[in-house]
Amino acid sequence: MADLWREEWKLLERKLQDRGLDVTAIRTAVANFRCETPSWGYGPSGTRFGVFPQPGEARTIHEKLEDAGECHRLTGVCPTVAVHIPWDKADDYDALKGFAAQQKVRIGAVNPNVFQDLDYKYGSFGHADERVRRKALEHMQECCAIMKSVGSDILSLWFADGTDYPGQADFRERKQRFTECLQATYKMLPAKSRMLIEYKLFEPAFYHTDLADWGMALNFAQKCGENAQVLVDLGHHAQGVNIEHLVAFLIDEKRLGGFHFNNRKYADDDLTCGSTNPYELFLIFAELTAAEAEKSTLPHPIAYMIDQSHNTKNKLEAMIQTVEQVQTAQAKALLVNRKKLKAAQANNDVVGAERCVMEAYNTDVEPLLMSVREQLGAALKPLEIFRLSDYTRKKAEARRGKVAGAGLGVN
Ligand code: PSV
Ligand code: MN
Repeated sequence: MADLWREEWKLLERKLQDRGLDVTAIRTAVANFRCETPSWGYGPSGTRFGVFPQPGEARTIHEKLEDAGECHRLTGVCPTVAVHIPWDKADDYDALKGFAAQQKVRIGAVNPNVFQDLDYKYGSFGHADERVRRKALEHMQECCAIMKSVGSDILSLWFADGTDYPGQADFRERKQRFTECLQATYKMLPAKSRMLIEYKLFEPAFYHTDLADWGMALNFAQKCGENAQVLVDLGHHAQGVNIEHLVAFLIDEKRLGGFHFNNRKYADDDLTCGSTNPYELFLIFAELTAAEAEKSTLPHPIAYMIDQSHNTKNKLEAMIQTVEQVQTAQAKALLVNRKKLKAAQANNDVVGAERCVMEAYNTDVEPLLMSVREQLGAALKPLEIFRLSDYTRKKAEARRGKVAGAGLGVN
């Protein structure tokens, strides 16, 4: 009974071969997929209405790395962890790198934070006061130094800059200050690293945001240099925006740098990726997998990262569940028969083309994922195994009484 999935995999393999798909290429792409988890997704978080602590949740960067290590041990595809500075500030970054290695993970993207300090009330790079902009740039310098110490090659930028009321500030002046500061930051990057520019429609500012959409992020990236690219956070668009289209556009411009996976229903909800709109996630992956198959289209690997805060779910369960959902979307996207799709598109066969896409989406890829997980030495069903384990209970014992470190109190 326990090995039933093997039979299911054999059947699926045959089905995929019958459809004319290259099963080896599909397996390789699934096995090579990696997804970074965020330190802040393991720590205390909440809404502006309250924060509800969970037993055993990580309080320090070390505990977050322990949890990230557990996520990687079970899934086999999350070897890196994004950090947010100063939330994850450490006295000794060489030691932190060593501690991460003990958990069998590495530190990935370094995220500067120029939105919490009182000085940033009216912005950071967009601020009218040169002193505040200099302070923000010094923080960028600090983050680049951290990148060098921990061996990270991604500086991931997001700004809360914006205004709340018409007339509050001059849009063009703010844009010019942003250009200057982003260019200055670009020059600070350690060798062979890149800078990702994330945009967001609104929040915390409610009238205008200086970096509001992908077009603005693309424009700034182009003004910096080829190692500046756009980061797409799935929660940062207006309702109804066709994200897969803008993803394809950015790929074609060779400026798609990375993703922050999550899902939303109303605003930037930070819900589990694939929970409210799995079809959209699949369609985004259909663009990504198509481009990845044509090696020449992507100058850099796309940095796949999760950006979520789990308020009602157990943090680690939610993270593992997210990884499974993202893997499922990627695996399904790999099943789109590109040759058939191209032919249907060339003939303006609208129904035929959509059927190609739907056929892939409607395929159960669980046996494929299990067979790849076995190959990777991961748990066959990571979430199920985690829920059967006593990890949370043990951590609740070990972490009892610890004081919360710096972290995302309210997101
Ligand atoms: C902002 O909403 C964001 O998406 C940015 O990526 C931040 O770094 C992250 O969330 C945590 O606040
Ligand atoms: Mn984000």
